[in-house]
Order: sequence, then structure tokens, then C-alpha cells
Amino acid sequence: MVSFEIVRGDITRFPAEVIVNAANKYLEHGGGVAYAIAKAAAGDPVEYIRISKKALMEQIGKDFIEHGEVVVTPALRLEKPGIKHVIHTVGPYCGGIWDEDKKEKLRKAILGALRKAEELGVKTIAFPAVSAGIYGCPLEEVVKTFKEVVKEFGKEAKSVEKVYLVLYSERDYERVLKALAV
Ligand code: AR6
Repeated sequence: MVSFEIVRGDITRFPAEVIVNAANKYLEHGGGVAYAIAKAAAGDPVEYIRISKKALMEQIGKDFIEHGEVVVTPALRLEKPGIKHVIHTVGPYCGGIWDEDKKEKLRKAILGALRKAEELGVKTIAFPAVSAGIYGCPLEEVVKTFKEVVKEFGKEAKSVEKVYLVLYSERDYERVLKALAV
């Protein structure tokens, strides 16, 4: 059984064994949570981009990832709260538009990270609201998709026990709680 919890917080300080980065396909970490993780993990975001791109080449064998493909990098300075790995995944770009295609891409992005966490043998994994920031996907739909994918993943999970969705802003958190209540 895998449990799913929505919490408010900063993912760079979140005590899960794995945290997930909402990356772009080239792991360029230019803004949003990606930049925050890059800065917190390596001090210098440019250095973290270099480490990520090297891992991308080694693990995927090309210089970009598709939805569902993921790259793992070490926690580096994020080790203090107990983080062991960062999994980079890429969600869809929505620009305010939501449809079945976006949902499927997000589903793949979430499931790819969950399956990698299984492979790494961890119990806890924390996600940001992938695609709900700069990529402009509606937060409520993103949250709904997370709930569905985690439920589906529960049937195959052996190692992962707890999945967190970490919302950064108080406003987003309140919005999601309200949406879930109806
Ligand atoms: N902890 C948790 N969530 C956070 C944090 C944090 N420290 N900082 C921001 N968020 P975004 P995307 C939330 O834009 O939409 C980057 O440039 C934020 O409030 O980071 O998938 C990448 O390199 C939002 O709810 O990711 C890509 O180019 C959520 O994280 C592009 O942005 C996701 O917002 C990806 O865009």
C-alpha cells in the first residue's frame, strides 16, 4: 500500500529519501523549483547543470529526456534533511491548456520517477507540482493526476511506501485543499 500526502513546504529541505525535480528536457534548471534545487544542491547552479547533463548522457545516452524518462543525480548538499537522490523528470508544457495529451505526458513523468524510486529501493519520495509553474498546467488537474498515478503505482510498488506532493506557496496549498474538499 502506498500512501499519498499533500503538504506545504520547500522541497529542497524536505525529509524524503528522494526528491523529484520538475526539469526541462535538457536539464537546464533555469528557473522555478529546478533552479532552487540546483542552487541548494551544488551552491552554484551552473555546476549542478553540468553534473545533471553528464548524468543525462551516462544514463540515457542522449542530450535530452522524453516524458517518462528520468535522470538521477546525487543529493550533494541536500543530504542534511536526509535526501539521498534527486530524480529529474519532465512534465508537459501546457500554457494554460489542459487535454488528454498533456495528462498522458504528466502521467508518464510521474510514473517514470516513481518507478526509478523503486529501482533505487527507497521508501519515501517527494514531488513538486510538476508542470504547474512555468509550464502553466492547471494546478487542480496536476494534483488530480498525481492522485490517480500514485494509486495506479500502488499495485506494483514494493519498496516505496510514501509519496508526498510538496506545494510551495500557501495560496496553492489552500486552493488544492479547497478543490479536494468538494
Ligand atoms: N519547493 C517546492 N515547490 C516549489 C519550489 C520549492 N522550493 N519552488 C517552486 N516550486 P516550476 P514547471 C513549485 O515552474 O512548471 C524550470 O525553469 C512552483 O510553485 O518549477 O514544471 C525548468 O528548468 C510550482 O507549483 O516547474 C523548466 O524549464 C511547481 O514547483 C520549467 O521551469 C512547479 O513549477 C518547468 O516548469
